[in-house]
Amino acid sequence: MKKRIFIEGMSCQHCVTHVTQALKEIPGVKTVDVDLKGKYAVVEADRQIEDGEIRDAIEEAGYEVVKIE
Ligand SMILES: [Cu+2]
Repeated sequence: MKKRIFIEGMSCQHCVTHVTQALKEIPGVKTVDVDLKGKYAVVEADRQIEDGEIRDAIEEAGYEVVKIE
């Protein structure tokens, strides 16, 4: 499973690290690749992850999810 998450609020490398950690804490997530300029993260997981789980993780970290595709 692979999803691209568009995120609002990331401004520096610290945000990238924060978002990466938040997403990696979701069970089943294998890789996280954050693109700061593109304002998105690509997540690969070995199970089907609900959009709500991703949304919760990002929002708890203090950022806003614009869309998930
Ligand atoms: Cu930052």
